[in-house]
Amino acid sequence: MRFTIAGITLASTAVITTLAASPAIAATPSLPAPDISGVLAVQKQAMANGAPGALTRIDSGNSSYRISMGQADTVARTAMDADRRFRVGSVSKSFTTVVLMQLVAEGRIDLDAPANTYLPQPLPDDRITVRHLLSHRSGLWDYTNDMFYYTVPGFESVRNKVFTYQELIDLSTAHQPTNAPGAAYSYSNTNFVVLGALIENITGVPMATHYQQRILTPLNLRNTTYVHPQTTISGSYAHGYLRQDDTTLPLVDSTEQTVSWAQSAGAVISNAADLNRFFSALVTGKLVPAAQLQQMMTMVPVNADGTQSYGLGLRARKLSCGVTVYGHTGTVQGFYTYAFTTADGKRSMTSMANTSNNGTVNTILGGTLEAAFCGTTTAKATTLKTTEGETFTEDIAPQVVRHNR
Ligand code: HEL
Repeated sequence: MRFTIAGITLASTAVITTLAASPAIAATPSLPAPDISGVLAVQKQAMANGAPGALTRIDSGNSSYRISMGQADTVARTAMDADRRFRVGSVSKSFTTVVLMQLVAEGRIDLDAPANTYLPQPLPDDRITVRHLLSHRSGLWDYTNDMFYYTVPGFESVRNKVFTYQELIDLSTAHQPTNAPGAAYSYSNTNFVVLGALIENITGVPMATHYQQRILTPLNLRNTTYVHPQTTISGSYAHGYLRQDDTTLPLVDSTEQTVSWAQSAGAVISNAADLNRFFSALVTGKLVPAAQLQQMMTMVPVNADGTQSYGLGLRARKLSCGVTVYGHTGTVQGFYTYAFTTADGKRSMTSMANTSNNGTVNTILGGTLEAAFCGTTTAKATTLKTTEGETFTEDIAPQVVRHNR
Protein backbone atom coordinates (compact mmCIF):
# COMPACT_ATOMS: atom_id res chain seq x y z
CA MET A 1 0.00 0.00 0.00
CA ARG A 2 1.53 3.32 -1.05
CA PHE A 3 0.76 6.73 0.34
CA THR A 4 1.47 10.16 -0.90
CA ILE A 5 1.00 12.34 2.11
CA ALA A 6 -0.89 15.55 1.41
CA GLY A 7 1.03 18.76 1.75
CA ILE A 8 4.42 17.16 1.31
CA THR A 9 6.52 17.85 -1.72
CA LEU A 10 8.36 14.65 -2.42
CA ALA A 11 11.68 14.36 -4.12
CA SER A 12 11.06 12.56 -7.39
CA THR A 13 12.74 9.39 -6.10
CA ALA A 14 11.15 9.39 -2.65
CA VAL A 15 9.05 6.40 -1.73
CA ILE A 16 6.85 6.34 1.34
CA THR A 17 4.90 3.26 2.26
CA THR A 18 2.96 2.36 5.33
CA LEU A 19 1.89 -1.12 6.29
CA ALA A 20 -0.95 -0.01 8.54
CA ALA A 21 -4.51 0.91 7.67
CA SER A 22 -3.91 4.54 8.62
CA PRO A 23 -0.64 6.35 9.25
CA ALA A 24 -2.50 8.68 11.62
CA ILE A 25 -2.87 6.01 14.31
CA ALA A 26 0.05 6.35 16.68
CA ALA A 27 0.51 3.39 18.99
CA THR A 28 2.43 5.37 21.60
CA PRO A 29 -0.10 8.00 22.65
CA SER A 30 2.37 10.04 24.67
CA LEU A 31 4.55 10.63 21.63
CA PRO A 32 3.71 12.99 18.81
CA ALA A 33 3.02 11.27 15.51
CA PRO A 34 6.17 10.70 13.48
CA ASP A 35 6.85 13.55 11.12
CA ILE A 36 7.28 11.89 7.75
CA SER A 37 7.91 15.19 5.98
CA GLY A 38 10.66 15.82 8.54
CA VAL A 39 12.24 12.46 7.73
CA LEU A 40 12.05 13.30 4.03
CA ALA A 41 13.67 16.68 4.64
CA VAL A 42 16.52 15.04 6.57
CA GLN A 43 17.08 12.40 3.91
CA LYS A 44 17.00 15.04 1.17
CA GLN A 45 19.57 17.07 3.04
CA ALA A 46 21.75 13.98 3.52
CA MET A 47 21.64 13.41 -0.23
CA ALA A 48 22.36 17.08 -0.96
CA ASN A 49 25.51 16.64 1.13
CA GLY A 50 26.75 13.57 -0.70
CA ALA A 51 24.78 10.43 0.23
CA PRO A 52 23.67 8.51 -2.90
CA GLY A 53 20.57 7.36 -1.02
CA ALA A 54 18.88 7.04 2.34
CA LEU A 55 16.23 4.96 4.03
CA THR A 56 14.23 5.16 7.22
CA ARG A 57 11.80 2.73 8.77
CA ILE A 58 9.63 3.66 11.74
CA ASP A 59 7.64 0.97 13.53
CA SER A 60 5.09 2.45 15.87
CA GLY A 61 2.55 0.01 17.28
CA ASN A 62 0.63 -1.36 14.33
CA SER A 63 1.98 1.22 11.92
CA SER A 64 5.14 0.93 9.88
CA TYR A 65 6.48 3.78 7.83
CA ARG A 66 9.07 3.12 5.16
CA ILE A 67 10.72 6.14 3.64
CA SER A 68 13.47 5.94 1.05
CA MET A 69 15.04 8.00 -1.67
CA GLY A 70 18.02 8.05 -3.97
CA GLN A 71 19.99 5.07 -5.15
CA ALA A 72 20.97 1.75 -3.64
CA ASP A 73 23.37 1.15 -6.53
CA THR A 74 24.72 4.10 -8.47
CA VAL A 75 26.05 2.00 -11.35
CA ALA A 76 22.92 -0.06 -11.97
CA ARG A 77 20.87 3.02 -10.96
CA THR A 78 18.71 0.91 -8.67
CA ALA A 79 16.37 2.87 -6.41
CA MET A 80 16.84 2.66 -2.66
CA ASP A 81 14.05 1.02 -0.71
CA ALA A 82 13.61 0.70 3.03
CA ASP A 83 13.83 -3.09 3.10
CA ARG A 84 17.39 -3.30 1.84
CA ARG A 85 20.14 -4.90 3.91
CA PHE A 86 23.29 -3.02 4.83
CA ARG A 87 26.33 -3.17 7.09
CA VAL A 88 25.33 -1.86 10.51
CA GLY A 89 28.81 -1.22 11.95
CA SER A 90 28.80 -0.65 15.68
CA VAL A 91 25.12 -1.44 16.07
CA SER A 92 26.68 -4.92 16.24
CA LYS A 93 27.97 -3.96 19.70
CA SER A 94 24.43 -4.22 21.09
CA PHE A 95 24.14 -7.74 19.62
CA THR A 96 27.44 -8.78 21.22
CA THR A 97 26.29 -7.30 24.53
CA VAL A 98 23.12 -9.36 24.46
CA VAL A 99 25.18 -12.54 24.06
CA LEU A 100 27.47 -11.46 26.89
CA MET A 101 24.60 -10.54 29.20
CA GLN A 102 22.91 -13.87 28.59
CA LEU A 103 26.14 -15.52 29.71
CA VAL A 104 26.13 -13.28 32.79
CA ALA A 105 22.55 -14.37 33.53
CA GLU A 106 23.66 -17.99 33.13
CA GLY A 107 26.30 -17.40 35.82
CA ARG A 108 29.21 -17.95 33.42
CA ILE A 109 30.58 -14.38 33.49
CA ASP A 110 30.81 -11.83 36.31
CA LEU A 111 30.57 -8.26 35.02
CA ASP A 112 32.95 -6.96 37.65
CA ALA A 113 35.57 -9.68 37.31
CA PRO A 114 38.85 -8.90 35.54
CA ALA A 115 38.50 -9.63 31.83
CA ASN A 116 41.73 -11.60 32.13
CA THR A 117 39.84 -14.27 34.08
CA TYR A 118 38.13 -15.25 30.85
CA LEU A 119 40.67 -14.47 28.12
CA PRO A 120 43.00 -16.92 26.39
CA GLN A 121 45.80 -14.31 26.40
CA PRO A 122 45.81 -11.68 29.16
CA LEU A 123 45.45 -7.94 28.60
CA PRO A 124 48.36 -5.90 30.00
CA ASP A 125 46.24 -4.52 32.84
CA ASP A 126 44.52 -6.92 35.25
CA ARG A 127 42.27 -4.15 36.53
CA ILE A 128 40.21 -4.05 33.32
CA THR A 129 36.85 -5.62 34.08
CA VAL A 130 34.19 -6.96 31.74
CA ARG A 131 32.05 -3.94 32.66
CA HIS A 132 34.86 -1.55 31.64
CA LEU A 133 34.90 -3.17 28.21
CA LEU A 134 31.13 -2.96 27.77
CA SER A 135 31.03 0.70 28.81
CA HIS A 136 34.15 1.84 26.87
CA ARG A 137 36.02 2.62 30.07
CA SER A 138 38.90 0.15 29.78
CA GLY A 139 41.32 2.70 28.35
CA LEU A 140 42.31 0.26 25.57
CA TRP A 141 43.48 2.25 22.55
CA ASP A 142 41.25 2.04 19.47
CA TYR A 143 43.48 0.47 16.82
CA THR A 144 41.13 1.74 14.07
CA ASN A 145 42.42 5.28 14.75
CA ASP A 146 45.67 4.25 13.05
CA MET A 147 44.15 1.79 10.59
CA PHE A 148 41.81 4.33 8.99
CA TYR A 149 43.80 7.55 9.43
CA TYR A 150 44.00 7.67 5.62
CA THR A 151 40.53 6.61 4.65
CA VAL A 152 40.71 4.75 1.34
CA PRO A 153 44.29 3.41 1.65
CA GLY A 154 43.37 2.25 5.16
CA PHE A 155 40.22 0.58 3.94
CA GLU A 156 41.89 -1.09 0.94
CA SER A 157 44.64 -2.46 3.19
CA VAL A 158 42.10 -4.40 5.27
CA ARG A 159 39.12 -4.94 3.00
CA ASN A 160 40.07 -8.53 2.13
CA LYS A 161 42.09 -9.29 5.23
CA VAL A 162 41.18 -11.83 7.91
CA PHE A 163 42.39 -11.01 11.40
CA THR A 164 42.37 -13.09 14.56
CA TYR A 165 40.98 -11.31 17.60
CA GLN A 166 44.45 -11.42 19.13
CA GLU A 167 46.04 -9.67 16.14
CA LEU A 168 43.61 -6.79 16.62
CA ILE A 169 44.13 -6.71 20.38
CA ASP A 170 47.91 -6.62 19.82
CA LEU A 171 47.52 -3.57 17.56
CA SER A 172 45.76 -1.85 20.45
CA THR A 173 48.09 -2.86 23.27
CA ALA A 174 51.12 -1.68 21.29
CA HIS A 175 49.86 1.78 22.35
CA GLN A 176 49.69 3.31 25.79
CA PRO A 177 46.14 3.20 27.19
CA THR A 178 44.02 6.34 26.92
CA ASN A 179 43.11 6.22 30.62
CA ALA A 180 43.34 4.04 33.69
CA PRO A 181 40.64 1.33 33.80
CA GLY A 182 37.33 2.87 34.83
CA ALA A 183 38.63 6.44 34.85
CA ALA A 184 36.99 7.78 31.67
CA TYR A 185 34.73 7.00 28.74
CA SER A 186 36.78 6.57 25.60
CA TYR A 187 35.01 4.72 22.80
CA SER A 188 37.17 1.93 21.41
CA ASN A 189 36.45 -0.91 19.00
CA THR A 190 39.10 -2.86 20.89
CA ASN A 191 36.70 -3.34 23.82
CA PHE A 192 34.22 -5.28 21.74
CA VAL A 193 36.89 -7.31 19.95
CA VAL A 194 38.14 -8.36 23.40
CA LEU A 195 34.56 -9.29 24.30
CA GLY A 196 34.30 -11.47 21.17
CA ALA A 197 37.54 -13.23 22.14
CA LEU A 198 36.27 -13.65 25.69
CA ILE A 199 32.89 -15.08 24.68
CA GLU A 200 34.41 -17.54 22.22
CA ASN A 201 37.06 -18.58 24.74
CA ILE A 202 34.73 -19.42 27.61
CA THR A 203 32.05 -21.06 25.48
CA GLY A 204 34.09 -22.64 22.69
CA VAL A 205 31.31 -21.49 20.35
CA PRO A 206 31.84 -18.99 17.47
CA MET A 207 30.13 -15.60 17.68
CA ALA A 208 28.14 -16.39 14.51
CA THR A 209 26.50 -19.32 16.29
CA HIS A 210 25.80 -17.27 19.43
CA TYR A 211 24.14 -14.52 17.40
CA GLN A 212 22.09 -17.07 15.51
CA GLN A 213 20.97 -19.18 18.47
CA ARG A 214 20.53 -16.46 21.06
CA ILE A 215 19.11 -13.59 18.96
CA LEU A 216 18.37 -14.17 15.29
CA THR A 217 16.42 -17.41 15.55
CA PRO A 218 14.36 -16.47 18.67
CA LEU A 219 13.38 -13.11 17.13
CA ASN A 220 13.04 -14.52 13.61
CA LEU A 221 15.41 -11.89 12.22
CA ARG A 222 15.70 -13.36 8.75
CA ASN A 223 17.52 -10.38 7.25
CA THR A 224 20.27 -10.31 9.84
CA THR A 225 23.50 -12.23 9.35
CA TYR A 226 27.04 -12.42 10.60
CA VAL A 227 29.07 -13.90 7.79
CA HIS A 228 32.65 -13.04 8.74
CA PRO A 229 34.89 -13.28 6.72
CA GLN A 230 32.63 -13.52 3.67
CA THR A 231 32.84 -10.27 1.71
CA THR A 232 29.51 -10.26 -0.12
CA ILE A 233 26.02 -9.36 1.09
CA SER A 234 23.21 -11.67 0.02
CA GLY A 235 19.63 -10.78 -0.84
CA SER A 236 18.44 -7.26 -1.53
CA TYR A 237 20.99 -4.80 -0.23
CA ALA A 238 22.26 -1.26 -0.56
CA HIS A 239 25.73 -0.63 -1.87
CA GLY A 240 27.93 1.46 0.41
CA TYR A 241 29.91 4.40 -0.96
CA LEU A 242 32.94 5.67 0.92
CA ARG A 243 33.92 9.31 0.50
CA GLN A 244 37.61 9.86 -0.18
CA ASP A 245 39.69 12.27 1.93
CA ASP A 246 40.16 14.30 -1.24
CA THR A 247 36.48 15.01 -1.59
CA THR A 248 36.85 16.04 -5.23
CA LEU A 249 37.50 12.38 -6.08
CA PRO A 250 34.61 10.00 -6.76
CA LEU A 251 33.03 7.88 -4.04
CA VAL A 252 34.49 4.37 -3.65
CA ASP A 253 32.12 1.39 -3.70
CA SER A 254 33.04 -0.19 -0.34
CA THR A 255 30.20 -2.71 -0.13
CA GLU A 256 32.34 -5.82 -0.28
CA GLN A 257 34.78 -6.37 2.56
CA THR A 258 35.46 -8.92 5.28
CA VAL A 259 34.89 -6.41 8.12
CA SER A 260 37.40 -8.62 9.89
CA TRP A 261 38.92 -5.47 11.38
CA ALA A 262 35.71 -5.18 13.47
CA GLN A 263 34.17 -8.67 13.87
CA SER A 264 32.25 -8.68 17.18
CA ALA A 265 32.62 -4.88 17.30
CA GLY A 266 30.90 -4.22 13.98
CA ALA A 267 30.42 -6.92 11.33
CA VAL A 268 26.67 -7.60 11.48
CA ILE A 269 24.53 -7.13 8.34
CA SER A 270 20.85 -6.35 8.82
CA ASN A 271 17.95 -4.25 7.62
CA ALA A 272 15.75 -1.61 9.22
CA ALA A 273 12.84 -3.92 10.05
CA ASP A 274 15.12 -6.36 11.87
CA LEU A 275 16.99 -3.65 13.77
CA ASN A 276 13.70 -2.14 14.91
CA ARG A 277 12.50 -5.53 16.07
CA PHE A 278 15.81 -6.24 17.80
CA PHE A 279 15.88 -3.04 19.89
CA SER A 280 12.19 -3.22 20.71
CA ALA A 281 12.63 -6.83 21.89
CA LEU A 282 15.71 -5.87 23.86
CA VAL A 283 14.15 -3.07 25.92
CA THR A 284 11.01 -5.11 26.56
CA GLY A 285 13.01 -7.89 28.15
CA LYS A 286 12.72 -10.51 25.43
CA LEU A 287 16.46 -11.04 25.09
CA VAL A 288 18.00 -10.61 28.52
CA PRO A 289 16.53 -10.90 32.02
CA ALA A 290 15.44 -7.73 33.85
CA ALA A 291 18.55 -7.51 36.04
CA GLN A 292 20.89 -7.58 33.03
CA LEU A 293 18.69 -5.21 31.03
CA GLN A 294 18.79 -2.72 33.86
CA GLN A 295 22.59 -2.86 33.80
CA MET A 296 22.64 -2.29 30.04
CA MET A 297 20.25 0.67 30.30
CA THR A 298 22.01 2.39 33.20
CA MET A 299 23.40 5.34 31.31
CA VAL A 300 26.31 7.66 31.96
CA PRO A 301 26.43 10.96 30.01
CA VAL A 302 29.24 11.07 27.46
CA ASN A 303 28.86 14.48 25.86
CA ALA A 304 29.00 18.06 27.05
CA ASP A 305 25.26 18.74 27.45
CA GLY A 306 24.30 15.27 28.65
CA THR A 307 22.03 14.51 25.70
CA GLN A 308 24.13 11.50 24.72
CA SER A 309 24.95 8.70 27.11
CA TYR A 310 26.31 5.17 27.09
CA GLY A 311 25.27 2.17 29.15
CA LEU A 312 26.58 -1.32 28.41
CA GLY A 313 26.79 -1.78 24.64
CA LEU A 314 23.89 0.61 24.33
CA ARG A 315 23.57 4.33 23.62
CA ALA A 316 20.85 6.70 24.77
CA ARG A 317 19.88 10.00 23.20
CA LYS A 318 17.74 12.57 24.96
CA LEU A 319 15.72 14.33 22.27
CA SER A 320 14.39 17.88 22.16
CA CYS A 321 10.88 16.79 23.21
CA GLY A 322 12.24 15.17 26.39
CA VAL A 323 11.98 11.60 25.11
CA THR A 324 14.98 9.36 25.67
CA VAL A 325 15.62 6.67 23.09
CA TYR A 326 17.91 3.65 23.32
CA GLY A 327 19.90 1.93 20.64
CA HIS A 328 23.17 2.38 18.79
CA THR A 329 24.77 4.19 15.91
CA GLY A 330 27.05 2.63 13.33
CA THR A 331 29.70 3.75 10.88
CA VAL A 332 31.27 1.24 8.57
CA GLN A 333 32.81 2.12 5.22
CA GLY A 334 29.91 3.23 3.02
CA PHE A 335 27.13 3.17 5.60
CA TYR A 336 25.87 5.41 8.43
CA THR A 337 23.16 3.94 10.68
CA TYR A 338 20.95 5.14 13.53
CA ALA A 339 18.82 2.45 15.25
CA PHE A 340 16.87 3.49 18.34
CA THR A 341 13.71 2.67 20.28
CA THR A 342 11.68 4.20 23.08
CA ALA A 343 12.06 2.83 26.62
CA ASP A 344 8.83 0.85 26.19
CA GLY A 345 9.89 -0.41 22.75
CA LYS A 346 6.65 0.84 21.22
CA ARG A 347 8.26 3.07 18.66
CA SER A 348 11.48 2.17 16.91
CA MET A 349 13.35 3.82 14.10
CA THR A 350 16.26 2.87 11.90
CA SER A 351 17.75 5.17 9.33
CA MET A 352 20.67 4.60 7.01
CA ALA A 353 22.55 6.69 4.46
CA ASN A 354 24.79 4.78 2.09
CA THR A 355 27.91 6.83 2.47
CA SER A 356 30.51 7.48 5.17
CA ASN A 357 33.62 9.52 5.97
CA ASN A 358 31.27 12.46 5.68
CA GLY A 359 30.53 13.79 9.16
CA THR A 360 28.02 16.29 7.78
CA VAL A 361 25.84 13.52 6.38
CA ASN A 362 26.10 11.56 9.63
CA THR A 363 25.01 14.52 11.73
CA ILE A 364 22.19 15.35 9.36
CA LEU A 365 20.96 11.76 9.38
CA GLY A 366 20.67 11.98 13.17
CA GLY A 367 17.82 14.41 12.51
CA THR A 368 15.62 11.42 11.68
CA LEU A 369 15.48 10.75 15.43
CA GLU A 370 13.81 14.10 16.08
CA ALA A 371 11.38 13.59 13.22
CA ALA A 372 10.54 10.01 14.17
CA PHE A 373 10.16 10.43 17.92
CA CYS A 374 9.43 14.13 18.48
CA GLY A 375 7.48 14.92 15.31
CA THR A 376 9.63 17.94 14.58
CA THR A 377 10.16 19.01 11.00
CA THR A 378 13.48 20.77 11.21
CA ALA A 379 16.38 18.85 9.73
CA LYS A 380 19.27 19.41 12.12
CA ALA A 381 22.45 20.11 10.21
CA THR A 382 24.73 21.39 12.92
CA THR A 383 28.15 19.82 12.63
CA LEU A 384 30.91 19.99 15.20
CA LYS A 385 34.25 21.21 13.86
CA THR A 386 37.77 21.00 15.18
CA THR A 387 40.00 24.08 15.04
CA GLU A 388 41.47 22.59 11.84
CA GLY A 389 37.99 22.55 10.34
CA GLU A 390 37.45 18.79 10.42
CA THR A 391 34.08 17.48 11.51
CA PHE A 392 33.98 15.19 14.50
CA THR A 393 31.47 13.29 16.53
CA GLU A 394 30.90 13.50 20.26
CA ASP A 395 29.80 9.85 20.09
CA ILE A 396 33.41 8.80 20.60
CA ALA A 397 34.35 10.88 23.65
CA PRO A 398 34.58 14.61 24.29
CA GLN A 399 38.37 14.42 24.39
CA VAL A 400 38.85 12.21 21.32
CA VAL A 401 38.93 13.70 17.85
CA ARG A 402 39.10 11.32 14.93
CA HIS A 403 39.62 12.34 11.35
CA ASN A 404 36.22 12.39 9.75
CA ARG A 405 36.53 14.90 6.97
S1 HEL B 1 33.18 4.96 15.09
C1 HEL B 1 31.67 5.66 15.76
C2 HEL B 1 30.63 4.56 15.46
N1 HEL B 1 31.33 3.31 15.56
C3 HEL B 1 32.77 3.32 15.58
C4 HEL B 1 32.76 2.20 14.59
C5 HEL B 1 31.29 2.31 14.64
N2 HEL B 1 33.26 2.40 13.31
C6 HEL B 1 34.55 2.55 13.03
O1 HEL B 1 35.39 2.49 13.90
C7 HEL B 1 34.88 2.82 11.59
C8 HEL B 1 35.93 3.85 11.50
C9 HEL B 1 36.35 4.20 10.11
C10 HEL B 1 35.24 4.70 9.30
C11 HEL B 1 35.65 5.48 8.06
C12 HEL B 1 34.32 5.84 7.42
O2 HEL B 1 33.81 6.93 7.71
O3 HEL B 1 33.80 4.98 6.71
N3 HEL B 1 36.38 6.68 8.42
C13 HEL B 1 37.64 6.90 8.06
O4 HEL B 1 38.30 6.11 7.42
C14 HEL B 1 38.19 8.23 8.51
N4 HEL B 1 39.54 8.47 8.09
C15 HEL B 1 31.85 5.95 17.21
C16 HEL B 1 31.29 6.92 15.00
C17 HEL B 1 29.42 4.61 16.39
O5 HEL B 1 28.55 5.39 16.07
O6 HEL B 1 29.38 3.91 17.41
O7 HEL B 1 30.45 1.93 13.95
